[in-house]
Amino acid sequence: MKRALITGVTGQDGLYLAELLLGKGYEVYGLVRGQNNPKVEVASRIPGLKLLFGDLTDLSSLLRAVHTAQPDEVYNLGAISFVAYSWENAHLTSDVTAKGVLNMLEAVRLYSGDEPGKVRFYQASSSEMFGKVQQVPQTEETLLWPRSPYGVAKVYGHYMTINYRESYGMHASSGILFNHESPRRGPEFVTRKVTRAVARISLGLQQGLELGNLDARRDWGFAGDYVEAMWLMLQQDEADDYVIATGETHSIRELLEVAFKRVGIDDWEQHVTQNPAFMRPAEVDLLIGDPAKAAAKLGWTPKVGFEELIGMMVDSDLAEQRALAG
Ligand code: NDP
Ligand code: GDR
Repeated sequence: MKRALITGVTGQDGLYLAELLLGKGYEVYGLVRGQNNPKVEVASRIPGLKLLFGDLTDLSSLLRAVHTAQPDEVYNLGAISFVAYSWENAHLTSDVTAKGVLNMLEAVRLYSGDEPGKVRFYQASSSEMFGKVQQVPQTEETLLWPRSPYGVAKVYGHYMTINYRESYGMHASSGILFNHESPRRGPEFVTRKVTRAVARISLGLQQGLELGNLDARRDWGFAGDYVEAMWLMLQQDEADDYVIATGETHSIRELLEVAFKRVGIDDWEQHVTQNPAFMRPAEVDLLIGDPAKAAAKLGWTPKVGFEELIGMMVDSDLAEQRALAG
């Protein structure tokens, strides 16, 4: 039986990945932090998932977790992941999203002793690293030009992962994942903010929706498909870096159109206003990834398309809001 340790197990991807690995027969450990963290309860409901306490900013807690889990595979998904928040908390974002990667790599390196390939390591890199994009579509070779403290922190983690692979021979891979969403997406991110508001507006529970930039374009996929790619990366003989994306891009306006249509509303403009408070100091205008390498080497392709994804999220929010409203 293989053993895996997941940081960020209480997040969207952590929950899907834990379920995927448990389904494959892994013994799965998830790192959780904080006192009275309500998200720990959700993770603790996954049958078979074992929880360990630790924080990415605390190397000794990571060493303890690795020694307890004795993992064959470590998936480093923990991060401060909300881009807008990273301007308000740039130091904290750097400590967790950047230096946290170094701490986790160090914990794995020290645990592995003179067997550098003993533990396979996955780093959750991001399309946000492309920022002011220098090439369309973006590939593994595209120059990185991050546009937020979060993006800068992810670039550090990305290159540190490559550096540990090259310096110590570690089996360390980075997945450059483009935006991926699901009914489990945090409500601060734009897709879930929209699908939740659409559900509430259609049920008469909310009047309108305030958003920021409606012209930004993203390559949105389904989180359930993307955790499969993480696992596939660690099953390869050689560690490497891969873009994981759908190869399609849509604007926030298109997202609004599809989400409102799902509940039979055609005139979404009547319900949406723009609020400068949701604009960012610097924007990533366009993201579209080229997943050709992942298709060729991992045999990975996304299964869920954009409309199906947004439909799934609206339906889930309708059910949740109906239940909450009694
Ligand atoms: P979430 O924001 O849903 O989850 C983030 C996780 O990180 C939570 O479990 C959170 O735990 C944990 N965390 C935060 N701070 C710390 C810390 N100091 N120590 C340990 N754990 C911590 O993110 P996603 O699931 O969406 O994303 C997973 C990873 O993939 C992240 O690294 C993200 O940056 C990256 N990514 C995500 C993409 C996406 O579109 N979803 C695209 C590309 C990359 P807690 O419950 O304690 O807050
Ligand atoms: P992103 O996702 O920044 O791409 O990071 P988010 O959903 O927050 O923003 C996407 C785009 O929507 C625009 N936008 C708004 N965004 C939010 N959150 N709220 C609004 O009201 C709003 N109005 C417009 C944004 O300006 C932006 O252009 C996500 C995270 O999961 C990162 O951790 C991950 O690395 C990247 O995706 C890939």
